[in-house]
Amino acid sequence: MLRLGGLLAAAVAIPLLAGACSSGKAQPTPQSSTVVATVPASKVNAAPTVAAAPAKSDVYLVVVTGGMIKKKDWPAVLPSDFSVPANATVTVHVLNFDDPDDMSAADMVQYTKVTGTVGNTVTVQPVSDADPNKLGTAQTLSQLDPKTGVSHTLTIPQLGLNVPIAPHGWTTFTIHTGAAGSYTWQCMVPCGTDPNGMGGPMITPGYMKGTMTVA
Ligand SMILES: [Cu+2]
Repeated sequence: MLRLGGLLAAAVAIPLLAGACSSGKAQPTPQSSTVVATVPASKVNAAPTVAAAPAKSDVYLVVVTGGMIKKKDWPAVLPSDFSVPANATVTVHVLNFDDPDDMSAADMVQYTKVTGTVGNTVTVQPVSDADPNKLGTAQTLSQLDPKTGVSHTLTIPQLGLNVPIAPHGWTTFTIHTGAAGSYTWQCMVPCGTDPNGMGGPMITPGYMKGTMTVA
């Protein structure tokens, strides 16, 4: 009986797969009614898995230098717009390829301190320039070195969140999200173009500012 059940399940699965293939091929053509009819079916199948998953998730961000994207002095966080689930525990992993900036000035040093994350800490793990797959020793810190330890920040004043991002390495932190909403994040390190490093990428969404959507 069990074997028969398996065979039946296999027999049912084949037409479903065939349907998925034909809908994929149909997408470039204007025959959208076929596509619309098949997409909801796959979403219905996936729904129980999504609902059963624990309210935990991970977000991965990469900070590139202007040189890496052929736009001198325009570092960028990729993706600059990202989404996290509401009322969840979210761990954000940031891989940064950029150098540090001096953040020891009296009005800047506040942004070297971690606030708004679980434990008000970040974990920093250096990446070797000579061998980028080689990770250094991980350290959990509540503040990064103002002179040489901060490259950028991920700052959302509305949420009391300030995360200094270490140069050449992974910076990882965990947040508890609340209700749904849309929040602008901003880098507070004067890493841009004039005036005073606060222009260009600092004021342009897609580079040193963006949107965190809680949904
Ligand atoms: Cu920056």
